[in-house]
Order: sequence, then structure tokens, then C-alpha cells
Amino acid sequence: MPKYEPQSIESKWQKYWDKNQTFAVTEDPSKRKFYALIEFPYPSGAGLHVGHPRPFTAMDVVSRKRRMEGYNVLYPIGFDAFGLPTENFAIKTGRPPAEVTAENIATFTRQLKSLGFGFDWSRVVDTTDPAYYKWTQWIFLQLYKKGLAYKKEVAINWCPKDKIGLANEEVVDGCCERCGTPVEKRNKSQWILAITKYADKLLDGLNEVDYIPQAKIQQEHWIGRSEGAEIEFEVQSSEFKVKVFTTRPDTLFGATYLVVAPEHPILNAILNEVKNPSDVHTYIDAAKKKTDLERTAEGKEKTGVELKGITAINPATGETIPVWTADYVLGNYGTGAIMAVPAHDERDFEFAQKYNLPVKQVVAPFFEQTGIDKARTDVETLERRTVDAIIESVEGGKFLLQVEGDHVHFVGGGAETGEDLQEAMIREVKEETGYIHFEIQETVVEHLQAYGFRHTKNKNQRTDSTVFHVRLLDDERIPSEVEEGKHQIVWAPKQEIATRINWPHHVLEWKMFTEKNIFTEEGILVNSGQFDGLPSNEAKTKITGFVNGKMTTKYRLRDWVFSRQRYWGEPIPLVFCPACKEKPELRTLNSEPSGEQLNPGWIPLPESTLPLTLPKVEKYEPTDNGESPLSAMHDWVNTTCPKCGGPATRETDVMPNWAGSSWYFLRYLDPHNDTAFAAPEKIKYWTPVDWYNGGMEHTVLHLLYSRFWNQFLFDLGLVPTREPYAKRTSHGMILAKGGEKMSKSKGNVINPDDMVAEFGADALRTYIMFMGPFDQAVEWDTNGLIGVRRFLDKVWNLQEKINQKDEKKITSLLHQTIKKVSDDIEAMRFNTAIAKMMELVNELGKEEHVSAELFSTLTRLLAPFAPHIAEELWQMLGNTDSIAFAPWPTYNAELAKNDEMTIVVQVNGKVRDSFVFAAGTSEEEIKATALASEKTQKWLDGKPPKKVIYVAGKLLSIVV
Ligand code: ANZ
Ligand code: ZN
Repeated sequence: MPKYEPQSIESKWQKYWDKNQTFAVTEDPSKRKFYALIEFPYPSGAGLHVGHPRPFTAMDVVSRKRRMEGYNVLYPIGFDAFGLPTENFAIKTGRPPAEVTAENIATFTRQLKSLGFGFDWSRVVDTTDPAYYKWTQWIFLQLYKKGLAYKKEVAINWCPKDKIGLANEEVVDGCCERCGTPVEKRNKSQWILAITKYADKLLDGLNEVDYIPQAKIQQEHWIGRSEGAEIEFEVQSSEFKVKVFTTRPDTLFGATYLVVAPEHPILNAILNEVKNPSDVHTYIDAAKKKTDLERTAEGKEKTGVELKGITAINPATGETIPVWTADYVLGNYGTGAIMAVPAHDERDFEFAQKYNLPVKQVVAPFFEQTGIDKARTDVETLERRTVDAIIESVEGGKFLLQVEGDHVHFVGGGAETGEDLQEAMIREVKEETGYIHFEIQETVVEHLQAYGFRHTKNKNQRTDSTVFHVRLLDDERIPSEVEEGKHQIVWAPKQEIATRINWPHHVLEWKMFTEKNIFTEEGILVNSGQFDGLPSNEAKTKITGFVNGKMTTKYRLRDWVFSRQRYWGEPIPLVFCPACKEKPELRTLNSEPSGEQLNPGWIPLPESTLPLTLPKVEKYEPTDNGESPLSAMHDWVNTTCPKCGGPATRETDVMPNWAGSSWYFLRYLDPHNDTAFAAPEKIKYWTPVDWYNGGMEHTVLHLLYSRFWNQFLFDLGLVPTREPYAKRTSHGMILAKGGEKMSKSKGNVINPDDMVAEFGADALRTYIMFMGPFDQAVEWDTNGLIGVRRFLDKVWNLQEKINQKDEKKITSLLHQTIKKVSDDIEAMRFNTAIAKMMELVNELGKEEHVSAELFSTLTRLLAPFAPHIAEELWQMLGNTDSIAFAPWPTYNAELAKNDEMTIVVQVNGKVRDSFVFAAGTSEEEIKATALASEKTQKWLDGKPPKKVIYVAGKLLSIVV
């Protein structure tokens, strides 16, 4: 038998797949389809990085399994080739980006082929190919025609080094995502896509898809829908009103000051009435230099300036309140102004503390008691104003608890008629504890409400308590209810209080006391005039109505800045015609405005003239005033208006890098079509993408943008599903040894070419899948690759043992392996699937003979991971077709059972932990593992167990 030599086997099978077009597919209605997608790579000059193969191999494994299960599988590849790295390279070397891109794509193609991915190579797309971007431009024109693209002067994020406008998402911690230079603001006229018009649809669509939870959460958060109200505050002795946006109109009575963003237009308008204009000016200028993130980051000290001499009126209370400007209020969210409610909003509280502004509680926490203490329907309800006292010891650090049977709580009781709350508290403390000398430190909370059944009174009770913190001055006591035997009092150290008190509202009192928490949740209104007693949700609409406010919805999502003043991108197919600007198109009543109506003078090119190709330029740098290098190409810029035939100029901005990737999954379906972006019947057959795997760094923007374009095409009736991707998963990064990011500058990059040359593509693929949990970051370790290579050697060497004898002993392990590999691939637990195959191969190594049937099964299980060796062994077994279409092994559930057992660990009869062990794990190992676990240790309290009883396969019972 020859030795396992991956290099010759691998090139043999790669040629075979190429020649036979093994992975090329066409629509076949007789088969179930499966569309697997990976994020297509950017063809950089550095070639394939070892990080690329992780997602590519994962989806290759899934695709190959599906193909073996009989699906018609589409697994395409392409190149997302517009963008900065190539453009910057062109600037440096003067070489045309198209030429460089072609070279890079050739390198990537060779490298990808050398890894044996089952891509349909007949469908390769390249976003920089005019035949591709013709359709990117076409989709843009459809957006334009529907009025979803508009030109506007906006303060954009500007990278002074790259001389490029950046989308918000390209700014990381205030710096350019690409080069790290601090970003500035600059006003520029930009093309913008109205993605916010799709905010609701993009949110709602998330209910239809199977995305990993983080992906959904990030999308929701990015869109950031908030339901709230707009309320107007009159500015005294002026004609101005300031409109605020609040999600908590129920707290209006607690609004003790007003804050406008430093960019709020009212500042200019009233600056001459302000008594401290220079302070205000200085503050506004400083705010301009900060990013939104710097302004709003948690933990950042809040700053602001009062507009001296200016006051506003709280429309609910009629009271006069001060007006401030502060940069924690953003100009571009909501209305750019807030009502500050320091009692219920953290930021406002922090600000109020710093500047000594009044804090007024208007929402009380509310507890509805449950279980046997739940309020009953058949008894009357008492309303009680009550007090609670958190009593601290003379020396400090210990607190007093009142204990009656199972109830552990703070001291407290009802205020009597005519009694003031402090008197009531003093009386209660004396009666219930006997302590007589103490002083009030602070009021922890003014109102905290609870509702439940009082057994001693046989009535429901609704309490509204004020909580005080008091400190004993000495230990002197008089006889009290303790001596009468009504209850006990216990001193406990601070750290024990939270676990001992068991009245839920007292738990909150404690939390508010220790954490100096303000109450930011919803509750019951207090200090709010006629609205007292209403729950927050009811009060929201009522109070909004009371002050003539308006309920409204706001989004965090901003429209998408779609212009780049660069060269290497899709030209925007519009021209500006001064003559047409003077004769704007009229709008018909009740119809949404078109792009031309929104942007007078901007005329779309006729679709039949697309693509508008990038002209050759001399220099690739943006001009000194930040315009695209295209703007210097006068021959290209000066053109005629397609509408009136008069002189016109072309738009010289190009589209952002995100454009081509917003629809590439559709082009794969019909990549050579030159009359449509894809033929409807092909789209119908293949969409939606069944499974899309990509990086977490793309779960926000790329996913959102491409979902937006797909939803737009859906609304035009051009694609059959609203959502483009049925399922979305994500992979962790591959890091260099030591946990650092691989980078050229650190010299720690692993080149896949070297690994393939030394160990073979199959070993590299299998190692990459074996390294660790797929969704987590893992460190590269070449030793691990060597281990995986040994595993493949062992599989290869099993050939020698092939014999027709039946191997009874192995049957159960074999079926367990089939089950495990099948299940684990679905759950992307590739590492444990491989571990199981390794276990099987080790067991087979101990056998004298291995049946051909068993070996055939093993080969097929291995095929998705290591397809070349699998093809070779498959052929050796006498098969003439590619293993790509061999049937995926099935298992007998009975035989596959008992793979694992769950052992429950009890300590003194109570379940404290549980473990999953492989079937057949020894009693010693189970005991050792269970006794060593942190949870068990906690209950053992450092003592050796008295007795340990093992009930095989089920339970480990420890007695201490
Ligand atoms: C009063 C209030 C009381 C608020 C309260 C909260 C709690 P989301 O959920 O993110 O939409 N806000 C409104 N516009 C703002 C702006 N331009 N910059 C900074 N903060 C702004 O947040 C809405 C809440 O954030 C609003 O509700 C407002 O504070 C603040 F107990 O109004 B709230
Ligand atoms: Zn014209």
C-alpha cells in the first residue's frame, strides 16, 4: 500500500472536479434546493489569509453534507473588489485598480481551488466588472425613481488622511475604521439612501428569520425603535417653544429642568438674551469637536452650561424651570432637546447632582405580592401611608432586621392620622426595637408602594412607604415588642442583608440604599396631581394628552450616506442639468415624490445606457478640496442631459463599498444575464438563501443594507421573499499564537499556501474545523495541525485492514459516530464531530479487520471535511462516481443510543450540579469530576464527604 501523499491526491481530485464541473448546478425542480452563502472576500494584494478558510470550510462542510443528502446545492463564490486598499495601492504605484484587482482575483482563485472548496466556479461574480455593476447602478436608479435617494448637505464624518467621507458605522471610537485617524465633521452635499423609511419593515422582518440571537439583537439595537411623546415647553418671555422627545411622558411632573443640545437652533436665536453668552459659545465650540460616542459614553462626566436668564415652563406643573445646554443631549436624535427628570433617569440624575438641580420623585416602585400574600378579591382594601427604617449600628456596618417566623424585613409601620412621617418612623423604631437614641441620615426613597393581603388584618393593604436610613447613637433600649415576644431583632453585617431579607419591596429598598439607585423603571405615579395612583403605561398617554403633546416613534437608525469622493467605486448614474432644474417635474397629488422631484435638476441616465463605466484617470488621489478624482476628468464630466439634450455634468461621487455586496447573492443566481439582474424563474427557485454564515463585524451594516435592498426589490415585485437570508450564523476569528490578531506588521500571519504544501489541504481544512468551538475566537497552533494530519494518516492506513468480516463490537460506536457527526454539523459543532471520528478511528486501529462497509461509512462521514482523501478512498473501494453525491450515512437510533449519560449530583439529597459523560465512563472518573466541581465544593464547605453513592448512569449522591 502506498503512503498517504496528500499533494498528489489533492491536485488529482481538484482537476477531476474542475473537468467534471462537479459542483456546478442548475435549477432542478425535482430536487429540494439548498443555497449556502458565505461573505465573498475582498481580493487584497496579500492573498488569502488563514482566517478566510474558517467560514468557507464550515459552509463547504454543510453544503457537502446537504449534497450527499440529495439536495440540489448552490454554493457560490465571488469577489467584493471595489474599495480603499486597492485604490490606495493604485495611488502609491500608479497602476490601474482594475489591473491590480484582476491579478488579486487570480491569486485568490488559485488559493481557493487549492483548498478543495465545492464552489460552483461557473458563477463567479466580481463587483468591479462593468457587467456586474451595471446592475448595481440599475438598482440605484430604481431607488432613485422611488424617491429613496436624495441629495443633501450633511455634516459627514470626514477622515482627513484618507480624504473620504465615512458612514457612522465606519467610525470606530471617533477614528477612521481604516486608518485610525481622528475623524472630523465636514459639511458636504451627499447622496443619501432613505433606509429609515424601511426601519419598521427591517425590524418586523427579524421575526421571520432564524438568526443567531446576537445578530438579531444587534440589528434591533441599530434600528433602535423607541415609542414616546413629543411635548412642547414654552420659553418664558419669548415666542419660542422647545419640543422634547421623551419615552417617559409619565414623568413629566418630575421634569425639573430643560436641556437643549449644543447644536439646537434655539441657541442662536436667543443668544442675545442669555446673560452668559461667552460661556455658552465656548461650550458649543468644544462640543463640536467631540463625537456622539464621546458625548454619551456611560461613565463619562457630564458637562453643561446654564442659559442664564432663560427659563421655561413645565407644562404639567406650570412651574418655572431652568434651561441648560449639555452635550449628553445629541442634536440628531429625537428633537435635540430633553426634559430632564433626575429622579428617574441616570444621566439626568448625575447631571443634577453635579449642578445642584432639584430632584423630584414622580414614579413609585410598585410590588404586587404573590402566592399566599396575593391580594384577594373578596375583602376590602386598606390604604396606608407607611415608613420603613434601615437602622445602622452605633459602630456602623451592621443593620437591624426584624424576624417573625419566616418573615425577615426592616422595621416599619403605618403612620397614624395627623402624624408626620418622621415622627411615625421614630415611634415605630422605639416600639418595635426599644432603641431610643438615633438620628436620621437620609431619606432613601420617598415613595415605594406595595399591594397584598394582610393575614393579621384579613384585609388587602396598599402601602405607600417612605424609607429612612437612621444610625444609632448608643445602645440604650427600653422594653419593646421584642420583650412582648411579638418578634425578634437581629443585627447582620452589610454583605448578608440582601440574602436574608425576604420581602420583595424591602429587597428593593436595600438595593436603592446600597447602590444609591434611582428608580428608572415603570411604576405608580406620585407627586403628579390628578394622575397620582395611575400606572406609568396609562399615565403616558393621559399626561401627553393633558399637555397637548403627541405620541410618536423615533429611530436610532440614520439614513445611509451613499456618496464617496473616490475613484474605485461604481459611478452614480445621474447627471445635473441646470435647464431641467428650472423646469422641475410637477408632483401629482397623493403620490410619493420621485427622485427627480426631490432633487430638481438631477436626471437619471436611461437604463439602456448602463453601465456607466469608470473612465481611465491619470491620478487616483481625491482632489485637494476633497472631490473625487473623476471631477478632474472634464471630458467625462461634461455631457448632455438625457432629458432635454442641453449641457449637463455628471455626478462625480461614486458608491460606497457596501453597494456591490448589498445584492450579490441575487447575481449568483444568474451571473451572465445581461437583460436582467437575474431571471425571475431562477430567483424563484433559489431564494431565499437557506444558510448565510459571516463575521460578527458584518451583522450590523452589511446585513442591514442587503436586507434593505432585498426588501425594496420585494416591494417592486422583483424577488419573491421579503427577507433574503433564512438563517444567519457567525464564526469566531482565527488569532495568532498568543491570542493576537494576525497582521503583516506583527509578522505572525500564517499563509495557507505554506500549510497546504506541508500538510495538505485536507489536513488544513480538518484542523481549522477542529481548532475549537466554531463561534469562538481560537489561536492558531501548528502542532494541532500536525495532530490532525496524523489522524488522516491513520484513516489512510486502515485500508490495510479491510476485510469482509463483521465487526460487532464497533457497530454501536459507528452508529454513535454517524449520529454525532450528522447532528454536530447541523449545530456547527465541527470540532466535536471530528473528535468523535478520531475516537472511532482509534478504536478501528485496535481491530484486526475492518469491514469494507464500515470503511465506506467512515469515508463518507469524513468527506465534507477532507474531501480529497475521501474521494481517493472511495475510488479505492471500487466506486466510480464522485463521493460528492454518495448517500450520507444514516444511523440506527437504537444502536446510537447511550452515547452520553447525564449524571445528577446531589449533596445531602438536594440537586447541586449535573454533568454529561460519555457512556462507559468509569465510576472513579465520575466521582473525581463531580467532587472537584466548584458548585459541589461550595456545598461541601471544605469538608471531606461522609459517603458517596453512585447509581450507575444516573446519580451521584454525596452525604456530608
Ligand atoms: C425624560 C425621561 C425620563 C427620559 C426618564 C428617560 C427616563 P431612547 O430609549 O434611547 O429613545 N433623549 C431624548 N432625546 C435625546 C437626545 N437627543 N440626546 C440624548 N438623550 C435624549 O431614549 C429616549 C430618552 O432619552 C428620552 O426619554 C430622553 O430622556 C432621552 F425617567 O425623557 B427621557
Ligand atoms: Zn436637462
